[in-house]
Amino acid sequence: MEEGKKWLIVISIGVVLTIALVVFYNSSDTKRLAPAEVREYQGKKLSSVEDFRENSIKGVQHINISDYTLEIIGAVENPKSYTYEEVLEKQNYEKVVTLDCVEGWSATILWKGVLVRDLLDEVEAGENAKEVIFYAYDGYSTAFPLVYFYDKDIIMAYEMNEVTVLPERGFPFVLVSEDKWGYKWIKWITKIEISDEVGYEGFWESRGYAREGNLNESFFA
Ligand SMILES: Nc1nc2c(c(=O)[nH]1)N[C@H]1C(S)=C(S)[C@@H](COP(=O)(O)O)O[C@H]1N2
Ligand SMILES: [Mo]
Repeated sequence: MEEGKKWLIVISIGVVLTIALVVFYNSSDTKRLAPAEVREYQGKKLSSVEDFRENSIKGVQHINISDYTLEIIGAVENPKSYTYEEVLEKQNYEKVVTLDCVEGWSATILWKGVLVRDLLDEVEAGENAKEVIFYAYDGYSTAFPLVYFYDKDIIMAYEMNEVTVLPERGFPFVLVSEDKWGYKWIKWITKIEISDEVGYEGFWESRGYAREGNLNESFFA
């Protein structure tokens, strides 16, 4: 064989081997995909986490989880401050609940999180405690009678349809205010205050919406 042809073969083999190695290494690398949400639960069709209308008072909030804390304070024996991880370590619960906005749309989601009742028990609400006020990162707030959390199993959620709550849906925590209008489902929760007084008016409540916000009643106060 002439010298030139030999070299051509050697180079060709080299090129083919290099391509083969590159293909092999790339294919053996696991590609991480975004987790897919579940859209059915126990035979029930679920809405998508995208089926919401984003019209929050100050737009989407982006909370930096490394300096986030959840404060639980007020008329309690043991005020607490939890990191995101500490909340996730608690007993979790899941439940399908529908959110109904006063604008006329709704979304049915599989929610997962902690029971607000468990949080209240940990801080030991005082004997005269009557209301629980939730505050959010965007300045939003809303209040509930303390008994609401003992009459019903109310979840403070960190997952929707088995995916971590998105920033636009209220990451890290959103309240699943079952049987109440959407404006009671506070997102981006930062603080929970237990109060001896009755009558706190949150963002929409101080603008004419009903304090109770029950779905079976008008939302006008
Ligand atoms: N912090 C905060 N939570 C909030 C709101 C808000 O503006 N800020 N809007 C409320 C309203 S009116 C509704 S209907 C629900 C669902 O809102 P979304 O569709 O924007 O997720 O979130 C509620 N929680
Ligand atoms: Mo709403």
